[in-house]
Amino acid sequence: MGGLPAALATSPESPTTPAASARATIKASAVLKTLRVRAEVTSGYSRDYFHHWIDADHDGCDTRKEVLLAEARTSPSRYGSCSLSGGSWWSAYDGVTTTDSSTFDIDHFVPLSEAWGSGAWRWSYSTREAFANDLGFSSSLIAVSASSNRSKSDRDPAEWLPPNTNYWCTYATTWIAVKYRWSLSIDRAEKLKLHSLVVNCGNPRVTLPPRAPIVNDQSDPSGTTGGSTSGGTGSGSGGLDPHFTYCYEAKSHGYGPYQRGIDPEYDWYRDGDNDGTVCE
Ligand SMILES: [Ca+2]
Ligand SMILES: [Ca+2]
Repeated sequence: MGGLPAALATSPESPTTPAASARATIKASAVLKTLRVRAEVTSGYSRDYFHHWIDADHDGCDTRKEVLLAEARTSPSRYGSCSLSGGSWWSAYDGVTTTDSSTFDIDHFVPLSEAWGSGAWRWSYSTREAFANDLGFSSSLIAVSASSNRSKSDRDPAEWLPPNTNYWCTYATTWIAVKYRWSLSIDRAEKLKLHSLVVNCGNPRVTLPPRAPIVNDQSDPSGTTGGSTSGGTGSGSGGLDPHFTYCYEAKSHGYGPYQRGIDPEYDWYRDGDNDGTVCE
């Protein structure tokens, strides 16, 4: 069922835990506002930096097969370590149905290179691996026809939308949710497009996915330390945002939020509720 419009409304992970049940729904536009606007880092990407598909739970099924099993419209039978036989799948991007899973790709909803340019360039190897194999949020990975996945390639919603226009609303809100989950930035054109998509579909409420833990590398693996400063929101010195005395000033100028362990700007402000985020 993954990739269907219900994906955002139903949390895939232990919905009975207090944390999950307490997770509020929030207007899509409000989630969009939490995403930092940044020009993308355009250098240094390699697909090899995102190790996949792994078998995180060692049950014999790698991430690709886990998604195929989770999203099948008709369940395949499983034999051997994790061979699949039979089953059917539906591609939300183009409405194609198949009984041959080899014609379907597992798409990283936010493509790997898009993630790289939106902040993953700073991540540790294990964080990139976790992103590339994310089964902790049912919308992070989606089984779609290989042709629609190739058509999408590494493009964001300002550059590509699926041919199935009925899916655009879910596509936009899912994109926003995955970027939120992984604390990834958006570029200006992407924000404009997402905003208009969300407005056009009535600004639905979405359930926030849990934030994924992010570990950054000490060094800059892409060698582009200045990459995050150009573009949308202006820049201070040394690749950082301007330093204000108070968060409300930063926010009124369009800066923030900042996260502990990710954004150096975090240290400038007081994290009153100690939730790891300031200026939210
Ligand atoms: Ca597995
Ligand atoms: Ca983008």
